[in-house]
Amino acid sequence: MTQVQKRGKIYEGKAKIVYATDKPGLIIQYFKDDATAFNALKRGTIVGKGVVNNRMSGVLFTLLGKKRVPTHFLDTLSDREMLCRRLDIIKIETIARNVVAGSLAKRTGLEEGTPIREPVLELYYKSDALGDPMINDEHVRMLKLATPEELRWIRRMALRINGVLRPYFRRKGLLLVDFKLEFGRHAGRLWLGDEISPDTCRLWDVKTGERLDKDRFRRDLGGVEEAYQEVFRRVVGRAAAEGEASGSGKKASVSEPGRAAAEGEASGSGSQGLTP
Ligand code: AIR
Ligand code: ASP
Repeated sequence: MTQVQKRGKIYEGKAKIVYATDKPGLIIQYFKDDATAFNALKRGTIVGKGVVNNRMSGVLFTLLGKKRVPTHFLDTLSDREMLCRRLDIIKIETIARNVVAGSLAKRTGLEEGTPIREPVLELYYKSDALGDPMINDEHVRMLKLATPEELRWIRRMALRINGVLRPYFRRKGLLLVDFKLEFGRHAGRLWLGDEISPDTCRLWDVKTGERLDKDRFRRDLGGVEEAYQEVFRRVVGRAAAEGEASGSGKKASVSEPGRAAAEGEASGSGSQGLTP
């Protein structure tokens, strides 16, 4: 029986808070409704976003774990809390793209919505102070952000993840335009970390092309909350109905001092991505 006690705050980011637990190798990610864009120059709140991103990430990490992608995810503990392996995050943001949008449209002059034949991977230096500049493999080597072997693994995983998520979203009527991934080290190997949500993916309705992601907030398109709820309905709602959602309908195994702890081992531990 694993009973995890929530301890002090380790780190507060723009959209999440990371808490320690009584187990040194485990952390709890708490998902906030706070939204930022353009390196936090723009700030706001997207009501219910934390719940959507937490539950959706739980569903997608569970799916990826079954498809030989090791992830930090262990269990969905509550609407806003996720139990995870504690990673030493690699300071690289890996972007995978299937359709031209955002900074790729700006960089190349290609129109948003132009399909890309082979997925395009990009690397960015995860640095708020520098505004996350794009970097290449040689910068990764120079800055010692990751070893060449780690970088090869990251690229291979990013393509594998795209190969799983793209058809999955397609079945939900969503076009996976592009997305951002973060990886980290734990127990002598690499794992996918962070979250996979409308904050980190561009998702367009397949039929109408409507943007159902954070671009609605970034670009003041309106209907922000509605877009997040629509993605939730298609991904988490259907996953729960199909019995593929992790943590849904299951008692949380987190406990805070003074709060009765539910029984039960953290689901997925020992089975999630330990054998890539
Ligand atoms: N992204 C990049 N930094 C933070 C995030 N969330 C994601 C965006 C988009 C993809 O990376 O959400 O899905 C590419 O972003 P951009 O701005 O480079 O076009
Ligand atoms: N949240 C990030 C920022 O504040 C990037 C983004 O999603 O636009 O810069």
